[in-house]
Amino acid sequence: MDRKWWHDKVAYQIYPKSFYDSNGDGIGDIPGIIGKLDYLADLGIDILWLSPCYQSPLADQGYDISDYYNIDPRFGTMEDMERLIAEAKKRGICILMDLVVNHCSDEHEWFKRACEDPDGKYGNYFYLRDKKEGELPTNWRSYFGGPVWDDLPGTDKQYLHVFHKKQPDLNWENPEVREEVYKNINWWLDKGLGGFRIDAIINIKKALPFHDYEPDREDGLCSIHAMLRGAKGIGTFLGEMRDRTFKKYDAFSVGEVFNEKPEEIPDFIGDDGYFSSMFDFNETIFGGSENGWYDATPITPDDYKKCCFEAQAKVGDIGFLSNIIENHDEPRGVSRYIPEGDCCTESKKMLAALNFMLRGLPFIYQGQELGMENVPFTTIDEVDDISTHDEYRVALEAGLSPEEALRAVSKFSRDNARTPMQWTDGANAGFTTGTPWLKVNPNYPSINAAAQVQDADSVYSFYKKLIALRKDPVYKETIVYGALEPVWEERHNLMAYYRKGERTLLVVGNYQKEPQEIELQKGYKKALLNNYKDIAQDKGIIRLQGYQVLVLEM
Ligand code: TEU
Ligand code: CA
Repeated sequence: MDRKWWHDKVAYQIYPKSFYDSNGDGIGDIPGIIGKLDYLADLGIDILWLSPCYQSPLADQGYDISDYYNIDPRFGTMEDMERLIAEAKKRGICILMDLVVNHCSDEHEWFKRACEDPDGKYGNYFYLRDKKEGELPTNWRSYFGGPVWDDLPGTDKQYLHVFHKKQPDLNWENPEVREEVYKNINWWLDKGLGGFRIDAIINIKKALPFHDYEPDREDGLCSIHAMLRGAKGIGTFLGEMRDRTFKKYDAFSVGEVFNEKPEEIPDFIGDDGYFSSMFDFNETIFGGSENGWYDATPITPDDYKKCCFEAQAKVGDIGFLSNIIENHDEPRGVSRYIPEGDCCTESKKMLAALNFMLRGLPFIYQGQELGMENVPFTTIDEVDDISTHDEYRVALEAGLSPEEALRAVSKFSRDNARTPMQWTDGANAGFTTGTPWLKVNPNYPSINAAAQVQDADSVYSFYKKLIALRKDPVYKETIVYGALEPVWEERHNLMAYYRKGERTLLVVGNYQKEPQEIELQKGYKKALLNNYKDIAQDKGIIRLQGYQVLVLEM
């Protein structure tokens, strides 16, 4: 495997709207991010991915872009963005922006022109079909509910949107569209970006010609995945994009890739892959149901272990996965992957270490380093996210009571991760001096950055140690490039693996509150990390405390 500049880095995701508000309007902004760069540099972050801050009506919180060359005034100005890139660079941090090019906003110039003249140049930027009374072009259900087709305003046509109706899909079959995308990517890379996180990319290739699939719910529609399974040849687009953009700049690119087949992994993230890396979603998709969130199966510690090891085995040393515990589309990982009632400082640290020490690039989502938790929603009106509102409706239609439906969607709501970052124990968790755009998690007096930065035993300090260990010249080679080998795989509520390279490390977590023992016949050389003060041991037997995690040099 070729060695790349980004292999040994640690990445951090910022959701700008909820990170830090510098001017009291209740919305996080770019000057706010600049103000917190020292916090991030001190933690040890090298790569910063910003969720979208381009000009946008924010129908899907910025994943609906109306101008790819401008910053939304709510987030700041282009000068702010340039200052952020420069200030980050001074601290050895590079910026990734979010590349959202499966779709744009219905308020983008291209879409407005398509409405004015659907048979002209811009009509071909989108997927348009003639409108027929009482009949849709296809029976596909959009990710956010309802059919993927809506009327193209002022015309006798309909347009395709696999996400929200304010997110019309761009027609990647049209070379002019692809040229526009490449031009935009290169324009940003010329500004000094480190690269991009690439949104929803698997959707850019549609199965042509369009046709219906077997309905899978009472609405007579079928999941968009049915269509995607039949879409062949995405590689031509992705390879072209790589060659025309990222490759020329040696930029870092991480794809939001779902449902890839094992034999496609070298194409995606091998030495000359379409992307530098792609996220491992094996844990987040576990238990998902075609019926909706209300029908999902909760994940157990043994499932979590299995998902991680499966993903690791699938990729091996072909390339680098990007490992996450959560992101802006997911609930907080500590609330999801730690059994109910057991979420505490020790278990949060255990989850952190088990995930962080996997082979691949660690991504931390804002607040994860503090152990931020899901938010208790008391009514659906407290929820902003369009996806949660849709899933709530689906749950009600399936016969759940309003209370049951709220409880069901609260577990998965994307707003769990989107509540304001908890900086202090002051008003609004120190996020804003105004009224926050989304409710602050009421637990901020006990979970906040100010307290944790001071406390050597905090979740924050543990993350800092994990990052420092990954960068330690003695262990770096092993942690970055070493092979991953599961140990005691069949043991219940125990997750353990070796990292084998120049040195051999054992990462072991007792994934339950009851103690359990492991046997190390040859002992170990050194304990590099421990979320307890001591290690209880006797003649090669280690008695792990509840949720104790160890990183041992063997
Ligand atoms: O998400 C893509 C995606 O597949 C989502 O449908 C995801 O499964 C869903 O958010 C779970 O509720 C990306 C972005 O990360 C997301 O925030 C955007 O809403 C979406 O694309 C559209 O741009
Ligand atoms: Ca603001």
